[in-house]
Amino acid sequence: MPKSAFVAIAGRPSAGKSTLVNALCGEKVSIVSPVPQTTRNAVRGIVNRSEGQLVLMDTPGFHISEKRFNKRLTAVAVDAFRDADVVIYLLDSTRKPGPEEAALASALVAISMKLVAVINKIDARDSDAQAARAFLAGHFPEAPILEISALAKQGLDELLATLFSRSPEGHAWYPAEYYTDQEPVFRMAEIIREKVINHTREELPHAVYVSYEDSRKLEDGSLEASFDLVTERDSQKGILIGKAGSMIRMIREEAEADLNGIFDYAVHLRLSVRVDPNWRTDEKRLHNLIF
Ligand SMILES: Nc1nc2c(ncn2[C@@H]2O[C@H](COP(=O)(O)OP(=O)(O)OP(=O)(O)O)[C@@H](O)[C@H]2O)c(=O)[nH]1
Ligand SMILES: [Mg+2]
Repeated sequence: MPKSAFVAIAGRPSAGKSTLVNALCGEKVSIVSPVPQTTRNAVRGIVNRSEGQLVLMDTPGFHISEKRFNKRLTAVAVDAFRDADVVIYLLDSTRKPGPEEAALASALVAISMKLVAVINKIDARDSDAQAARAFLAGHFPEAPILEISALAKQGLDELLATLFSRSPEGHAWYPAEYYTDQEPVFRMAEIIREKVINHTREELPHAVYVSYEDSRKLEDGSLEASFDLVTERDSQKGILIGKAGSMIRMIREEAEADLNGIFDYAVHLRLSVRVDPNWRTDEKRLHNLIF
């Protein structure tokens, strides 16, 4: 009998959750950046092996804050943990576990029977796996503790074996050739957002959302898709457009290059920038943005 499980990934912002999902799925499923709180949705990646199927749920980094936007991100993450068969708690071994890490660990004690504790970034020079292990053993004496590098793809076979050993028997939910269940339009918007985050600084990465406008198939089989980059202020709009349009052009070209590696048809992007000062506090908009 094959195994199948929903596996949610918990961890603080920038722990490497999305990098891990991509490494396990072997495809770029979830966007990655050095900026904390890059992931805004419970993005699913699918792993197919002879043992069965794992549906990985990448989640927004758990962050303690009173802001409505952050509360919504946290709610998305908590829902994913509740529904999961197995929860990976990913800990960044290059950062000392402070009060925020302790708060997350305490919140996860309630589901410790389905927890697999994973120490990430062991490839990094400033990694302290020993300290991470002591922290995890203190909170979850029963849970397995593994060490990996999601970036260098170390320890992943052992992690997969542990995940399958804790997965219930059952049939696959998705056809074996699937590695994600995301709609193409969502993936396009996410890739564009990744380029925005990686080319901007300070508050701008969090002040932008990418809105799908429309698309059409061209005669040569390629797709032309229009997206708006929505910012909160005119000054941010100026930065996103850049000198003589240089920034928006770079974002478009890099996103198109990535998308052409993902889809089997060429994607031509049409990007515009517009301002909506209230998008991050608009409850209805947040709901549409973060499913
Ligand atoms: N050295 C090292 N860096 C890593 C590793 N895994 C992830 N990173 C880096 O850590 C940063 C954050 O990675 P993400 O995968 O975006 O982290 P995340 O947990 O999804 O972050 P949020 O979506 O913001 O919650 C990126 O710069 C990654 O390249 C690792 O194993 N080793
Ligand atoms: Mg992420």
